Amino acid sequence: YSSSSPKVGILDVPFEKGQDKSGVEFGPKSIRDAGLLQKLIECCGITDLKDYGEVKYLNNCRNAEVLNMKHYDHVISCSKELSEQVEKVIRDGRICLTLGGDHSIGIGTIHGHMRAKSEDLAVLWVDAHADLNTNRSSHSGNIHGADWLQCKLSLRNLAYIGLRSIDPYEHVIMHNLGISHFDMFDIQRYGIDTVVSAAIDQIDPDHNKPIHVSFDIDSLDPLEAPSTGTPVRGGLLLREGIHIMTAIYKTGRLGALDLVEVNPKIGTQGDVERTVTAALHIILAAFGENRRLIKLESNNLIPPT
Ligand code: HAR
Ligand code: MN
Ligand code: MN
Ligand code: MN
Repeated sequence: YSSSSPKVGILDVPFEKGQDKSGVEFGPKSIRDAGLLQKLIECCGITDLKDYGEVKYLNNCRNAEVLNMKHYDHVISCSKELSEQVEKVIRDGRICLTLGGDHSIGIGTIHGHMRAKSEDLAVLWVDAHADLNTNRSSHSGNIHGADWLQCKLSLRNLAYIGLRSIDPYEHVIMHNLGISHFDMFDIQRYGIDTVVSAAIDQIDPDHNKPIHVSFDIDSLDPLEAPSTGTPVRGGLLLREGIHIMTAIYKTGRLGALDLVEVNPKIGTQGDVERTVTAALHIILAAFGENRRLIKLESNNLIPPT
């Protein structure tokens, strides 16, 4: 894969109204404070990194619940603004890294990515949850669990990795519509390397589409990432998450990455640190951090005398 480093643009979306717990709006700051920008430069060799700052939206919303969707107007306003920002970052020739915020922001990022590149986008949704509810099926009314409602994405272009908490209705549509999904059973059985290649082959059979990865930190096991609103045990190891992102990096076709659902108000300080550094490793892997020690300069191999 190409040795020149990609151009990157970063967006913060401190949005929490797609779910019930406060704190997820501090996700972007916590990831930045752990040294994100500097590490992208140092560990991934990114030389062209542009900070687009925070996505703000006109907050004249009424907080209304519309047809069982909580904070519907906030989610719509934020998604619209976010979509425009993502489109701009990608039109600037950059891979768009969006820091959430709750997972309802996936509506805006995918929409913006499609507008900038093509509606024929390959989307990999890495998550413990399918986020496939509609306003009628959702038991919670939380839009982070119902992200597809505004999407015109072809369902053939969508694959899941990491699922282990799916509502009955979500399971029915996933199977009836034939949406590709690789759950924890598949990962245990076939291994993460096989699973990620199979997922890419399904959503991008000719290996020519731009790829959008929406990474929900709760895809990782709570032992790896405890500070998140809806943890589900029995999840991905960090090294499996990293492996997914390295595979995506190697395609050379990553167009946008969302990193969502880090909530630094949940858990102990140690939990938060663990979660944030996990998020950092996931992001760095997507931008080409090499942990294999195969780039050692020969003089590094000479033992000290
Ligand atoms: N499926 C449930 C719902 O619709 C739980 C969703 C929890 N979602 C997330 N995002 N954390 O993946 O409310
Ligand atoms: Mn999610
Ligand atoms: Mn989730
Ligand atoms: Mn299934």
